This record gives sequence, structure tokens and C-alpha cells, in this order.
Amino acid sequence: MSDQHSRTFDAVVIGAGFAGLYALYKLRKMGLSVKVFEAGNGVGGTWYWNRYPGARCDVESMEYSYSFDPELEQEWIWPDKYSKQADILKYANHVAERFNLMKDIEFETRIKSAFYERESNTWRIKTAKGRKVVAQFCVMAVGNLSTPRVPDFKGIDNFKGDWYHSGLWPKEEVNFSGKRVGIIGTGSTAIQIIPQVAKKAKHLHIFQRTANYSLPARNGPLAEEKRAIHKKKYRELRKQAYSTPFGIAGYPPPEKGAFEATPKEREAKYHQKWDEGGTISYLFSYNDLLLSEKSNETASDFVRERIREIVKDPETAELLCPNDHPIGTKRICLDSGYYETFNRYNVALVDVRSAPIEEITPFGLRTAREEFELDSIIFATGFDAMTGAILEMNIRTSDGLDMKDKWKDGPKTYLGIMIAGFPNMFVITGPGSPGVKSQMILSIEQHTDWITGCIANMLVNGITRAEAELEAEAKWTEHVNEVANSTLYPQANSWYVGANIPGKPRIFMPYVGGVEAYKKICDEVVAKGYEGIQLAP
Ligand code: N01
Repeated sequence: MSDQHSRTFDAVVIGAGFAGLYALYKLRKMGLSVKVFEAGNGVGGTWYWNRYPGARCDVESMEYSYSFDPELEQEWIWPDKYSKQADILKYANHVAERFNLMKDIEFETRIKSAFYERESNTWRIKTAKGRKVVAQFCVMAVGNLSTPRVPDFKGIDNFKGDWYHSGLWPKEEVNFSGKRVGIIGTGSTAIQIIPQVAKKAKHLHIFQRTANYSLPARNGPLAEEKRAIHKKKYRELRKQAYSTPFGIAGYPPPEKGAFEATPKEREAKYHQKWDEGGTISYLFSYNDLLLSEKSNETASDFVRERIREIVKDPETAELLCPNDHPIGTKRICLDSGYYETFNRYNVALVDVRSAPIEEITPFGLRTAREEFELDSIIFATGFDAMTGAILEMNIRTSDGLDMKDKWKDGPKTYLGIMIAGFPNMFVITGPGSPGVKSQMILSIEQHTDWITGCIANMLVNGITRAEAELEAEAKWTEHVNEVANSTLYPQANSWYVGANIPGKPRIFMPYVGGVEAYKKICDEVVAKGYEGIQLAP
């Protein structure tokens, strides 16, 4: 029975990032009453929270945008090849205003729990402020990299300076001028922050545990002519994007393996891609870079050579050369002047693999080897990825199921969208989907279209409950792992396997079979009458 004091909606959407905004747009268009809850006080998700200096997207702007409204596509002007955070946030706000979405979003409202009651076939959702709402459908649009994580360092509370996590960056500009700054981490985020902060700080210490591969972005203003050509071909390009592994048009997958080329040809190809900039282009040098260690080594070696060429101090260069994973098995970083920054007089790389950080002291930090005095510390230490935001909520059912138990050995989903035992709950780009391995907005649209298609089918056919079957879920989860194990991906200690969170079960979470294959599977499920899903009147 619904709580007397609760408001009832057809659907509740959790999160007002790009997924939540599109879900709201689509569900409302179907005539449903929808409420969106968002923890921040604005839309944009990732791009709302990650305001750190240098924050940019690593997918080109003309691709990284919604495709659902051709007028929106035509009117919006992306200034740069790769957009900066402020421009993407402006775009999210524009979309929210343009489609009158704000009125159905409740900001500064974190969801604490979601309880499915089988008898009434409703989700009972409680906010951290104690408000309750009831809905038939619950859509998780909570993002994959939305639970920032500061490692459990001893002494952190005693630090007398300022500290920041990249994923919870203040809205006001942080002034590092004249300060002794330390940054912990050298992932995609840190690689964007470091060149920017190095220009301001008196001194920047970079605490690196694992070196990452980074490629030059070669970013710059987007020429009007290029923009116009892209806009003219938008429909064709969006369609093309769906027939690629990563959901990005303009980079046809390669047909040749690395050893089908001579060493001279390979060198020339890698050089051309390096000069061109971008990660997809480089990964698409050959078709077996993520399948064969030997082939991958040629691409990894090339990047290591460039690092040694750019970084003047040989010891620093060697430390910056990644050597624990094949290139591409962790998300490749994209930078503007990262390696060059290590040639600055005010920058020093500290290896915290050989001498780990032992303690944050009141005036800096101490590693097993040395003590550093710092005025500010930046934690670019990543996120509890893919499952963090869902498991942070208390999600249970009247059948006695608890999501925390269900996922204790790793996430289990059907298509990355549904979870057996949790009816009428849909996840946008959840674990088991290609979301994080794709142009995220394309996957968001594809998932949301699939979800709203499923709901529309239910409404038309008088079905009130959709529930993934346990067997279908088990088969899908096995398939996700099988596909991953046929590649080099699982070799890396990445957030794809939860390696960055102590104690997190090591399971390869994204589907790496590619966007094209995945969409085909999703469409077939529909064609077979929602195969693997129990539909109850
Ligand atoms: O996080 P990460 P991120 N002591 O987990 C280190 C997306 N993104 O925020 O590798 C010392 O990759 C950790 O070291 P190690 C993108 O998908 C996109 O950088 O665990 N160090 C690592 O160096 C990306 O993949 C864009 O040994 C510690 C770093 O912190 C994802 O977000 C931009 C430590 C964390 O790296 C996450 O990137 C930015 C400890 N105790 C991000 N704990 C673009 O679109 C952690 N580290 C461009």
C-alpha cells in the first residue's frame, strides 16, 4: 500500500545528468508523470561535479551531444574540437531549458533508499531529507563515475591546508598561485589538471602510483567549415556511429592487424595518428591492438618512445612510461601538454609505488621515503565506478532482496539495463552495458529509447510489471565476462574491474563487444517479445 503522505508518479528518475535529462524528456513525451531527483543543484551530472581546471571531454564535441532533436543539433555551436567542461555544462542547461525540463527536477535531493513492494507493484523512494514518493517505474540515471573516492589515508582530517577531490570541485575558482600543491593520482583527470595547475603553483608535486598512457589531444577551435560539414551530414553520421564499436562516427574500424604491416609502415601509421591526436584514431591503427599482446606491444612501445623523447630527465621519463598494462586496456588519457609539464622547473614526479603514501600530515604528506610540505592537496584518485552510486542507496524489495547482497560478488544485470528480482527498475548505461566503453551520450540515448520502448509496450498491452529472468541475467553476465576474457582488457588493474577500490570484487563490468553488437542484441530481445523478461499483467 502506498504511504498516505507520499506523492505518486508514474516514474521516478534518479539523476539529472545527460541520462536523466533524456529519460525525463522521453517519459514525459509518453504522457507519464515523472519526477527527477538530483543531488547537485544543477543539471549536467559528471559535468556539473567535475569542474577541476583543465576538465574536457575526450570525445569530439560534434559527436558528444544528443542526436534526438535535429533542431538542437543544428542550433548549438560547439566552439572547440574537444569541449571544455563549462561548455558541456552550458549545453546541458540549454537542453534542460529548451525542453522545459527543470520544472520536474528536484535539486539538492539525494535518494537514500528505494523499496519495491510487490503487492502494490510500486517503488517507494525516500530522499535523504526524509521525503517519500511512490512510482511504478524507477529509472537509475546515476552515472558510472559519480561516487568520488578519497583513499583512506591516515591523518587526512589533521591537514591544515586545503584539499579537493576532482569530482567534487568547488564552483568558485581555486587559486593555486604561489602555493605548494600536491596531486595524488595520474589517471585521465590528473593528466588534465596537472598542466593547468603547474602554470599557477609555486611548486607541484605529482604523486604517481601507476603510469598511464596519454595521447595528445591536439585540441583547438573548431573551424566553422568543419562544423558546417558535420551538421549537414548529421543524420548519416549518427547512423554510422551506431555501426561502430565505440559509437563514434568518422573512424572506420581498421581491417589489418599490426603484423600485416612492416615495421616501417607501423611506425609511420603510429606517427600519423600521434600527430593527428585523439584516442580512437590511435586505437584504430590496427584491428588486433586489444586482442594480441604482441600487436599491442608495438603501439605501447611507440608511446613510451614519445614519452622518452618529450621528457628531458631520463629518470622521470622512465617513471612515466607505463609498463603494467597494454595500451587501451585502461581508458587512454587525452592530454594537452601533460608530458611537457615534467620539463618545468616547478614540477616534480614522486613515485609512490616504491614508497607509498603513509600519512597525510598537518602540513603535507609523508611517504615511506620522504616528507613533503604542501599548502594544497588535490585528490585525483578516481571513483567507486559503475556500481558505487547504486550501492550507495539502500535498494531492497518486499521479497527480501537487497541490492548489496545481490551484487556482493560483482554486478549482475540483464543487458546492463535490468536486474532480476527488482521489477520495473531500469538502469541507464549500467554495468554489463557498453556505456563507459562508448560515446556515452549515444549509449544513453540507445538505452533510454530501449527502456521507454519497453514501458510503452507495457502500457499498450496492459502489462504492469517487467522483470528480468534470473537465467537470462546469469547468461548475460557470463557473456559480458566471456567477451572481456577474449580481449586484453582484464589484464589491467583498472576501475573496469574495480581494482581501484580495496575489497571490491574483481569482475570485468563493462560490455566490450561494441556498440553495434550490443544494439543488435537489444533489438533482438525486443523482436522476440522481450526475451528474458517476464511481463506480468
Ligand atoms: O580516476 P582513475 P580518474 N595512492 O581511477 C591513483 C573518466 N574521465 O578520475 O592506477 C596513490 O583513472 C590511481 O593510481 P593506480 C575516464 O573514463 C574522463 O583519473 O590505482 N595513488 C590513479 O592514478 C577515466 O578513466 C575524462 O595505481 C592512488 C588515480 O589515482 C575515469 O573518468 C577526464 C591511490 C585514479 O585514476 C576516471 O579517471 C577525466 C592511492 N591510495 C576522467 N588511490 C575525459 O573525458 C588512487 N590512486 C577526458
